[in-house]
Amino acid sequence: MNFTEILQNLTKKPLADCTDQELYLALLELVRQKSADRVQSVTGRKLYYISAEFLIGKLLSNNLINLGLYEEARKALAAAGKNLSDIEEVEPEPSLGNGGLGRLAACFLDSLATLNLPGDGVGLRYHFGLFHQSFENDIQNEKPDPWLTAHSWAEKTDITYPVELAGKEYTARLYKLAVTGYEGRTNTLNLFDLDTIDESIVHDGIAFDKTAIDKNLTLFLYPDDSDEAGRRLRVYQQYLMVSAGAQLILAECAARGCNYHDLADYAAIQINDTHPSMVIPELIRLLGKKGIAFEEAVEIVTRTCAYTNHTILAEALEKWPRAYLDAVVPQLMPVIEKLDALARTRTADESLAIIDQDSLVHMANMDIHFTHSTNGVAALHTEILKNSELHGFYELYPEKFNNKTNGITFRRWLLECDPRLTARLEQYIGSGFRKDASELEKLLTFADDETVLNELTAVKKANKEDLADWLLKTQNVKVNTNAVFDIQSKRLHEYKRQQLNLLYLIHQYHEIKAGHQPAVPLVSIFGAKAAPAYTIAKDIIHALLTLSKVIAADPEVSKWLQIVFIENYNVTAAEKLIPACDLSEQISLASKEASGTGNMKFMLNGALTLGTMDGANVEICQQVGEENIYIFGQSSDQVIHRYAANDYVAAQWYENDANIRRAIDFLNGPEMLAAGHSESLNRLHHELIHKDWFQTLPDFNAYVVRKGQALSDYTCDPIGWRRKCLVNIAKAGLFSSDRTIAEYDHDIWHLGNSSRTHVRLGA
Ligand code: NBX
Repeated sequence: MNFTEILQNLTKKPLADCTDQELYLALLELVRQKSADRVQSVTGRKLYYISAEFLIGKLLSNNLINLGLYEEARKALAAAGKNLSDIEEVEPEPSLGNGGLGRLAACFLDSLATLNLPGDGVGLRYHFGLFHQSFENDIQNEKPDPWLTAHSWAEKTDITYPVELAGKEYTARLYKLAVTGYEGRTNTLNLFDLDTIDESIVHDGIAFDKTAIDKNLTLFLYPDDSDEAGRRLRVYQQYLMVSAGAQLILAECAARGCNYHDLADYAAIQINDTHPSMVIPELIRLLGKKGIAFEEAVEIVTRTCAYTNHTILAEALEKWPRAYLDAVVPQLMPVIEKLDALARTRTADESLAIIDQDSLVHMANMDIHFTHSTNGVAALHTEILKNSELHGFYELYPEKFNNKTNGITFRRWLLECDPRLTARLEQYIGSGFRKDASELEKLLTFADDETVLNELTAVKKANKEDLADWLLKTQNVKVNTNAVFDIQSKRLHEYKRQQLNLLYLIHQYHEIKAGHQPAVPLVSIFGAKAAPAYTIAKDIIHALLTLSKVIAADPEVSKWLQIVFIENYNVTAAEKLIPACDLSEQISLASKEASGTGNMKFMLNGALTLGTMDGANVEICQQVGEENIYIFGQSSDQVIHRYAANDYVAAQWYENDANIRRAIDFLNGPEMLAAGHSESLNRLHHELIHKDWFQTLPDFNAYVVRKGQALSDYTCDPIGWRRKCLVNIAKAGLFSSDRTIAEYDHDIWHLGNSSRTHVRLGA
């Protein structure tokens, strides 16, 4: 049977007569069948990557590519007058994550399956995901983001596990989603849910009764935790995930012959940040029920589990009041108390305790004591963990600490999102880079080939046209594709410093008004969701949206400057933005961004980075050389010292620098107040002068200068610019998640028969 016949078998009518919806369902079924053919039995150790988030993105195209069916499908559909990209539109994007941590988990699943490693995900099946963002009156508005249509990739199973929450038994049901690697095996993403969830209790945006656990438990990812009921709900969610997950792991291992004493020979569990940390006491508790004594259970669990730290910010080093755990998971408290006592026999340092003097339970501390590996996610981040943030632990357990610099899957972030660039690369260097990302370096031979550089310029221009069409269609904005496309897309957070970009744009507004025309028009694109209860983050969004209107209404300025803040930034949007980007904004305060992964995606798609020496920017800089990246700002050492000295006074910078003052005062000046909301604008104005916790002002002038340099290079030396882009693409191979996963496997997991991994480690 040819592809058309196979598909027609499923649609039961000529393809030309099918709706896009019908074709989508047929393709979904076909992918299911083909993925099932690639399931392999497991020998040796299998990984369970347990994570509150899996930001997997739409799956149809990705799966077709990985199964080697994409071209056939496209052609068969085209022959029937159908367009695969229209069919992609039918698929809702699963909204099972928030940012980098969740997207990393998704890239890792792709790489595990591609490298033929046995590795499954364990998480939750949130009905409405994070939230759907819209702008109303230039303010972020949150609504549920339903993605669970009648036909979904996640298939219901009849596997259930009992989970006890606050003394009451609930039934967790397992859903399985097939994850097929590129020319690789099929693994599983295991997602748990309750049958009793009631979507109808959601009202007025994303509000709901936080106490009705049986109805609300998996409605949303990160329900608002600004009140106690919300915080408790997070504990309920986390325990549902780890208890059902631990039971699944034990059942699967037992089915393969494990006698529980040898659990570590059957399973490796990676704890993704602290959200799944309760898996440690839960496994110890469950092993106890199987007759294994506490001391042995601790040893088994320590050998089985490993922990990844994704931040040095307090927000992710969760500390739960003991009273919450007493109420929600009383069955775990005796175990946690014994772990605390055991930890205290190893160190007298109170700051390394699990239960502190204020009765807070430190999840990260429990992870480090009772797993065999703690890793950071970029070289600089791991050094900061070892030398400052987790220094006490590093002294106690130096052998546990290791670095695993993040990576991204090139299947989604190059082959799928940038087919034009992919085709050109194949023409220049063959198709080996599809399996071995380090082959991209072959591109360096063409660094001085003007034909190649011009062709790459044409690719970028065509991608910018595509983005312009998409922006017109979905956001109703028109952009000038001759402008530089400058993009900052990531979670909205003060440490990521969207507000620094905001101050730059105000500065440019004034410069243009003063008759200083820039080198080139600039389209400044933002994509970001703010946590619903994070007021200042929402104020930054409001200020950018308001400024965007002020500029658009001013013909003198709008010739040169445009701000586009896209609504509901998600994986689908990222796939449109990244291939069209000229300048990638990675401007976090040095020391605060653990790694970043957007920085890698932009680089791979031939954008140049404007960034601080933070996270993986440092390694990007090492790869491409200082002449191929625009670095500015304080170093992480300077920042760390400034915090230690506790002598940063934003008001002094404001008072002593006329440009800074002019930019900040514009925020609540007459133009902005006429177009925006005074309460929000005043609050942001006050915050920047009186707090500025993430030191925007000391980096302001360096940022303005460096960005000016980038824009002038773009215009004055287009060939030089494109050569830099080529070097960035060529040097992106290190940031393939295949390399990252190979390192995790080599150093931490030792999965299955690991000799099947054929990926170079490191540079
Ligand atoms: O993890 C991110 C880091 O900020 C990035 O630097 C890094 O590249 C990425 C992958 O390692 N962390 C992140 O996305 N964290 C969260 O989304 C998060 C969500 C809820 C929470 C704490 C952190 N309570």
